[in-house]
Amino acid sequence: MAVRAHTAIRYEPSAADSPFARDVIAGLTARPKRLPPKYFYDEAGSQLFEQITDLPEYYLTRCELGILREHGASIGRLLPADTAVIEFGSGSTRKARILLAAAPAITAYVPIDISPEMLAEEAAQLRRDHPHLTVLPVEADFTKPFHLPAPVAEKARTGFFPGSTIGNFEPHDASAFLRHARRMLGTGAILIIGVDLIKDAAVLNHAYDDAAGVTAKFNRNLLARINRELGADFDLDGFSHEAFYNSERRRIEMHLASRKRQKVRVCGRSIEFRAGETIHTENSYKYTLGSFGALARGSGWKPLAAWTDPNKYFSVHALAANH
Ligand code: AVJ
Repeated sequence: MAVRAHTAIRYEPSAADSPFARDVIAGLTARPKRLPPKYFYDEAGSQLFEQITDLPEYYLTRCELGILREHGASIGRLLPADTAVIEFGSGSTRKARILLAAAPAITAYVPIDISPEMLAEEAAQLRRDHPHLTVLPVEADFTKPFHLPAPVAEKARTGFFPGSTIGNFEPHDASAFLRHARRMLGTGAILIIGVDLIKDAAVLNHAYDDAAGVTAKFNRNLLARINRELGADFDLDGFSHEAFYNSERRRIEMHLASRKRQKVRVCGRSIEFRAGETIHTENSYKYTLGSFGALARGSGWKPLAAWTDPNKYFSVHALAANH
C-alpha cells in the first residue's frame, strides 16, 4: 500500500504540465523533431547569448550598434515630435539608449519584456540617466496581444524591434507580427526594425558555428534546460551542434544531431533517436533590402528608409504605418 509513495518519479508533476513541458513533448514527438527557439533564453541561455554577441564571427550585434550610432540622428529626424518608443523584447535596453541619446523627439520609453527583474532594473537605471523621460515598463510576451500603458495614447508611437529577432519567425508569421505591431501602434506610427541580410554563406555559417563553440553550447543548453526543469536525461555529449545556411529557404538552420541511436526519458515518456536524427532548434531568416521592404509593404507598412553597415551585412529599416 505504501509502495506508491516511495515510487521514484523523475519529474515534477507540475512542471510536466507547464507550457514548456507541453511544447517540448509536442516538438519531440513530431517528425522531424523540433523545439521552439524561445526556450533558449533561461538564465544560462541568456548569458550564453550575451557571449555570442561578443564573438568575432557574430557580426549582427556589432553591425547594428554601429548603424544606430552612425545614423541615430537621421533615424531620430524621421520620428514624430513627442513620441513614445515601444520596444518589443527590450532585454538590456542597450540599443534603445543609443536612440534616446540621438533623438530628442522621444519623450517616453515603453520596454516590453517577459523578465520582470530585467525590466525593473533597466527602468530604474533609465530614469536615473534620463530624468525627463517617462519610462513605462510592460511585463508581457510581445508576440501576444497586450495593452499599452494609458499615457502612451496621448503621444505619437514608434515601435522598436532590433536584433533581427524577426528572423526567428517564419515569413508568414513575420508578416503577422508586422500587422499586429501596426494594429497595436496605431495610425501615424513608425517602426524601426533590425534585419539581418543575405550574404556570403561562409560568413553566415561561421556566425552560427563559432570557433570557440559558444553557439554549440547555447544550442545544447536547450537540452540541459529540459534536463533541469523537466527532469529529462539527455546526454549532452550524445548530440552535436549543426548550423548551416539553407540558401533555397534563405535561412540559417540550427539542429542538434544525435551522435548515435539512443533513447531519452522526458516527462515520463521515452523518446527514440536514430543515429544522425536531428532536433531542429532554430531558423534565422535572412532578407535583402528589397525582400524585407516587400514583406513590410504587404503587412501594413510603407518603407521610409533603410541603413546598412559598410559591408551591407545588416540593416535597420524605418517603416511608416499605412494610413
Ligand atoms: C536573437 C534570433 C537574432 O538568429 O541570430 C544567435 C539568435 N541563435 N546565434 C539570431 C541566435 C544562434 C539570434 N536572434
